[in-house]
Amino acid sequence: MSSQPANANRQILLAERPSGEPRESSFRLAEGPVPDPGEDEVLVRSLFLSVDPYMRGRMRDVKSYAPPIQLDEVMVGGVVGEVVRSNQSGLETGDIVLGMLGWQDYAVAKPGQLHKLDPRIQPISLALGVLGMPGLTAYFGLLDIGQPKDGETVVVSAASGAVGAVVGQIAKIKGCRVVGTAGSDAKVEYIMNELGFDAGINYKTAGNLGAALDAACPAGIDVYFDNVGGPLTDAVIARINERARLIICGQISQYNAEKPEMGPRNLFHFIRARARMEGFLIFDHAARYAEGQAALGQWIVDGKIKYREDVMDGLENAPKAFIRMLRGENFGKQLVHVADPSA
Ligand code: NAP
Ligand code: FER
Repeated sequence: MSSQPANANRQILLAERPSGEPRESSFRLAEGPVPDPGEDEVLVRSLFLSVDPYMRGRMRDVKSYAPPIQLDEVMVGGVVGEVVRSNQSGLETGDIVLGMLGWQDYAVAKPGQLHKLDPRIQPISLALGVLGMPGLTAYFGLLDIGQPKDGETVVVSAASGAVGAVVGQIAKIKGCRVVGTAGSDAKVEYIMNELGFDAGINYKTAGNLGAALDAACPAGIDVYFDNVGGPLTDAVIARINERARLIICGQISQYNAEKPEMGPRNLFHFIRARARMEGFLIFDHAARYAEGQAALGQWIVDGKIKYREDVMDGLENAPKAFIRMLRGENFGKQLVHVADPSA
């Protein structure tokens, strides 16, 4: 298991803005003193870090929903940690918390930056997966924008991943025919045999994606939850039904691209089908996170939503975990285990 120093703070910094795929040398491990919490502040020790696709965007020097990470700054990211010292009422030593604390052993949080987790909800890493940003993305993206109806066909890409696996299972709960695409036979078997999807396509080996979609979606496509973009999305667009809804959640096939690929040219299908495509950003739904977490939590308890985590050990391995996730080598929600709770 990983060791975490008691009197030093290891941090993973952005060392360069990568062109194309990030490399291990795009990051740098630095060590400094454990920070001191000031008035109303809290010192948190990291237990699990999340690595997510959006971090690739934050490494670029472009305007987005949030400012870019600067060179030599700590990598951003969601963390589940343990309160070590608290100068804030309502938080005590030993509390398990969630915050955007970054890739480091220790962080000081200001008021309003932490959410105290219910210790009865286990494993605590769920706060970075099904009950966290990815699960909430699936919940609000599919239900609010996709509005799936009983009997409709829902296609989801990156279907075995943190977001996609939840999308497909919610669509099953809503009575849909669910088709997932993923990058290996093992992932396709998992979504069909373990998660109950009706069909799966290995987009890397399928050859003709259109023919594969035709076979998997004999009644056409009513809802597409797009996590990847690129040629798969083009092939889906050619098969949308009247009044189809397309949720543009992610475009991971484009995240390492230096120049954007040519956009979809087959938008005529939107006229034919009077369809809608809508971009989605989870932070727009912050006021309703509790509703999403309650529903997702109940579905886990009822056995209707299963999940899979892919955990790499050691803070120093966060860059490796991030790189492998972008390459599709993760199988389930990619996490980094930093340390165990002290109690
Ligand atoms: P994930 O699916 O657990 O992991 C990423 C997966 O993307 C990889 O395992 C890989 O799976 C797939 N992938 C990588 N390169 C690809 C390519 N060139 N073509 C097709 N698939 C590729 O990650 P996640 O956290 O659940 O995120 C999924 C998507 O949701 C991402 O696009 C992310 O940006 C998006 N997202 C958006 C929001 C929002 O608010 N808009 C919030 C959260 C996540 P395969 O083996 O199947 O290729
Ligand atoms: C993501 C992909 C893109 C994501 C957010 C974005 C939170 C937003 C990008 C932007 O505003 O430029 O996975 O997750």
